[in-house]
Amino acid sequence: MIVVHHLNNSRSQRVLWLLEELGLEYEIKRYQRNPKTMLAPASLREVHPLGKSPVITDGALTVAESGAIVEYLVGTYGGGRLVPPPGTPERLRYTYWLHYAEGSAMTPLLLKLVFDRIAKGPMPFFARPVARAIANRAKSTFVEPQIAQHLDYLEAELGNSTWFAGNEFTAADIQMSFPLEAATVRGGLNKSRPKLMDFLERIHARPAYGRALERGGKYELLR
Ligand SMILES: N[C@@H](CCC(=O)N[C@@H](CS)C(=O)NCC(=O)O)C(=O)O
Repeated sequence: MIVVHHLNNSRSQRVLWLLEELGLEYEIKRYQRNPKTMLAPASLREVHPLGKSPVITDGALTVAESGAIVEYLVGTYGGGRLVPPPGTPERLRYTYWLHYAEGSAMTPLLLKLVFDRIAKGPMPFFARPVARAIANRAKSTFVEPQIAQHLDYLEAELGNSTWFAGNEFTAADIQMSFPLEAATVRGGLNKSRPKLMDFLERIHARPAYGRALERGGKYELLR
């Protein structure tokens, strides 16, 4: 039986969605973030040394890292579904987006989260103006322009095909959902990029996405 070690408000929601798209049976083992630090509980490190979510177990196997989990589930149980055929241009694009989502898109979005928290976080009153100035400078000179560059690129890409890998919905779209959802709460993604907003509407309307939300419970992205 596939077990999803599911941290609340996290990337593991994406794995539940994939499992629902594939119509697979699975169990959810739940973990709650520390409300102050937002970190995962230590018990998640008993499943994988990094204690990050998502991680799945399938019998004796443990698989961590979203992209690896997607490849494992689609390769083992997909029977050719949600992945373009090997050797096609779509397959190469599929591989690209599977890596890009975590390898490139998430980096500036994570930096945004960190610098926003530095600026807002508790600290001695005399340190606050300095910390805020440094955080704001990092955001305005590097982080926000980087996010905007990625979003412009993604908006243009969705002008070339209906979905990220081509004209068929694939697991690469599931992988790409998290950076785009995160960008709506902390990256300035809004109606000024209509193709990306339309992508989000289309994925949110999928019955499997809704079922995954019902199974996963409340899902609010960190801001
Ligand atoms: N690139 C990794 C990122 C894993 C990750 O950072 N997960 C976050 C949740 S979205 C987490 O576990 N945070 C809690 C912590 O670091 O303690 C993946 O895609 O699996």
